[in-house]
Amino acid sequence: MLVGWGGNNGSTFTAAVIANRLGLSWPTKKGVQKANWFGKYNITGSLTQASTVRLGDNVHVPFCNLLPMVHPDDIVIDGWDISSRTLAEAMERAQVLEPALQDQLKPHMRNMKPRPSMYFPDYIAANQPSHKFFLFQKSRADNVLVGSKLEQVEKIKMDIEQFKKQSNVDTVIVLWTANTECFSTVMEGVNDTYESIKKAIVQDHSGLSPSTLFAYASIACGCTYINGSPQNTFVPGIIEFAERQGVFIAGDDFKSGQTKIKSVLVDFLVGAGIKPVSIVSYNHLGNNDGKNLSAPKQFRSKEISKSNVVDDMVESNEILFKPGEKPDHVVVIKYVPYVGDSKRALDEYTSEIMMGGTNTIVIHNTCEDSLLATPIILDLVLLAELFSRIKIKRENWSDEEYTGFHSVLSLLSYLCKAPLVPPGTPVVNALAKQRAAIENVMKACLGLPPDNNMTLEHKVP
Ligand code: NAI
Ligand code: DG6
Repeated sequence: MLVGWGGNNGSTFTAAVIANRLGLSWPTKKGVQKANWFGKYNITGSLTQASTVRLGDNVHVPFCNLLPMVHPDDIVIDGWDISSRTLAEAMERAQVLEPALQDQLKPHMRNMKPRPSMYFPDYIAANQPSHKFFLFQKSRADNVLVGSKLEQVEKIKMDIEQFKKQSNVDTVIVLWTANTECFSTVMEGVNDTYESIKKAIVQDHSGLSPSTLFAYASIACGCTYINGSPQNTFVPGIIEFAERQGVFIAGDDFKSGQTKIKSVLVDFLVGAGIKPVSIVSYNHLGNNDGKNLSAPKQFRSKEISKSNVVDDMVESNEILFKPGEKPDHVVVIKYVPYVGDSKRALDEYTSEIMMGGTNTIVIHNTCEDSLLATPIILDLVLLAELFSRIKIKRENWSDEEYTGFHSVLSLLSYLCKAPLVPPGTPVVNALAKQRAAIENVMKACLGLPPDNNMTLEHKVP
């Protein structure tokens, strides 16, 4: 169940699942394109559907065949949006997919209507309610719940239960892909503990964000909750509630293009003994996400999530960086309506090299923002479901004793810009390490050792 179902990501994800399920193809300038979970011209595809895992010399198996995993065709999608547009209309508004594909998809998406959602205007940009739909200026926020916070939370819980019954699915996962909210202040007696959140809901306290209340409702229903946006949905009280209930939470903020490259490139630089001293990342985009991020408080949430991604790599090399020393790191995002969903990401990495030299790397990436995010949504959901079925036993435990992963599912860090980790545990941002963690856990389930890449069999005579 997607919160923000009618947005660019929500509608593109829904369209992609249906197009793949139906095996659709459509004409383009370059010939016929078939639905797939990867892309010739895209830097992000689906880890689970389009990548492989090495099991031995010349033996690479599809990631999704390593362990029994849900097939994307079996996903049933539902969700909420403050905009009442059907998913067919939302897909058209998003301007992401080719018209010839949209025409084939519309009959399948016309009856998909987002459920009314919680809307507290202070949390998203003031520019959000008004939206131009075709020639008319219409309010985007025309599908909102009314009533107290307690009543709205109860309604969301009922929605989840009703969807579960009606769709007959085995597992419900709730994923936030709605607008970026501003950061919430962590306040004693409001959101700092589970008890305070419970009390604050009854008191209708304005310090609780919609995303935090969605997380609360989802955890109360025993459903994994994933945050695809940068805000601090997971205030301490929510983490405590998830731990108490033994429910998984994961986030924050989909790691799609620019940050994915950053978490590879900085790892390479620092690992190669090259000292990055200035990292400047500039974006411009013209979709509704860009519009929302043009407001200072919402931009600040994204700035925080995009800025902390090199910390662990920098801290790992005391030869290059003195304790506390960091590269200058600046993030700029500008809203340029004309470019729509086609986001431009420009990066400049300046590094010090030997004998006082300077090395500057510049990257310019043009990409469809929502086509980068969609495979990440798929992977998050499929992997969260898979990891919820894995049980672990410590060496000295009896045959009956097993535990699952910690409620804060940090194994999903590969897909998140600002990985949420169990309190007091280290954050890993480097992409290769994040991938290795997933791969090696899956191999362990098959009784295979982790890949150490020594390949001594080829190196010793
Ligand atoms: P969008 O603006 O097209 O869609 C967001 C949707 O959320 C809108 O339809 C809006 O009406 C709805 N919404 C707002 N508040 C809501 C609420 N309280 N309850 C239910 N629905 C609500 O944005 P887009 O492009 O789909 O992105 C969604 C989120 O994903 C944003 O926060 C963005 O920052 C984040 N994200 C996107 C990435 C990408 O590559 N596209 C990557 C990383 C994060
Ligand atoms: C502008 O930065 C808009 C954002 O929502 C990004 O599209 C999104 O956060 C993706 O960022 P990145 O760094 O993972 O490419």
